[in-house]
Amino acid sequence: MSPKKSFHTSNPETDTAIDRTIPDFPAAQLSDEDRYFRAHKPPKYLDELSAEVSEFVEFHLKNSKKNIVLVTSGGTTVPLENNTVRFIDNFSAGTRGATSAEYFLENGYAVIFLHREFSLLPYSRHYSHTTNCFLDYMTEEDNKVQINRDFADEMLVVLRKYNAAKESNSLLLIPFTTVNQYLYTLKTISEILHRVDTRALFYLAAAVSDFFLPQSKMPQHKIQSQESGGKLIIDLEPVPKFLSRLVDNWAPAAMIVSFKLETDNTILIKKAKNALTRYQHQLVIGNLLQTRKKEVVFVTTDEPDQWIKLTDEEYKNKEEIEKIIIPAVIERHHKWIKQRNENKQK
Ligand code: PAZ
Repeated sequence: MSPKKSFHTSNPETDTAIDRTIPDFPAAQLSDEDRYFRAHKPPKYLDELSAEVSEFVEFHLKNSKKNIVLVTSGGTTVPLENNTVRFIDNFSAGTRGATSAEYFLENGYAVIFLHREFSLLPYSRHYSHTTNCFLDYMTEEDNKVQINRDFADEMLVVLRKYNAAKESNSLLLIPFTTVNQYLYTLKTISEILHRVDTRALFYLAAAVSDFFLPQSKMPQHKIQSQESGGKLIIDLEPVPKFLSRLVDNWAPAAMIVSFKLETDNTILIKKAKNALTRYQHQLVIGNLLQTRKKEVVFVTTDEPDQWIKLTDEEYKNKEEIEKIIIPAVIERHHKWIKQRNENKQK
């Protein structure tokens, strides 16, 4: 038995019981992000997706000890009807994400590839979405289908890399289509990547819509043109900014890289810096729609802006800028892991 205590917690403190000078405790405020998740249903498959991601992450934590990167890729859709006939979309084909994923794999990372369904995928991107029909890669010889010799050497290189990723279970493909699916999936994966601590890297290259139509305002059926006098006026809400949730709550030990796309070069750097100040993450990679395959700029709070550019010759020879971007990101991630581990030991 512990010695008899001189205080009781169950008794009211009589000296402050009728004190009316204590200020009101403000009611707990819900953030825009919390409100979003309360007002929007998760996709039905989320539990299944979560189990798949957990299994992948556990596999790498136990077996490979690889760093894990979440690459987001492609554009989100904004449905205008519940039974969706029409939706708002954007330009992104997923080239940045799919190409980057390949270079992460080549550099020893395990990759969770969160992509717009039917946008470009690592490895298959070399043959899908081209003006060629896939049958153009083949020929008939001796009554058998063969790979066309014009493509065979290049295809062998891609095939070997693809098989290496498959055999080491290093690539997990997770699809989304709508902005709601994207947001729920990003949250779920981020919370799982919490287990990976500093070895998790977020590389957010998806083009996520800034505006959406809340489920509460969405018509159930196809919008009828007769009912609105032939006009369609859409009143969209801003998508809550989830990056601060990611940085502060979902995966606080991970390194986070976001992309900033603009079309006006005079505001790119300013917008990238604003994002860093607002979300307090580690790196913004700025790019312009018109030149995104040739040049990008790394913007951080503690270093001068760093442009990465392909020469005209390199661009003409189909060099990929991601071949330079990814090692530069990985170098920063390694530094991040080292610094955070040193800080933990202090
Ligand atoms: O998919 P893609 O290769 O055609 O385009 C890539 C990109 C421009 C969407 C990407 O590099 C990017 O900037 N994503 C972030 C967009 C933004 O929310 O600002």
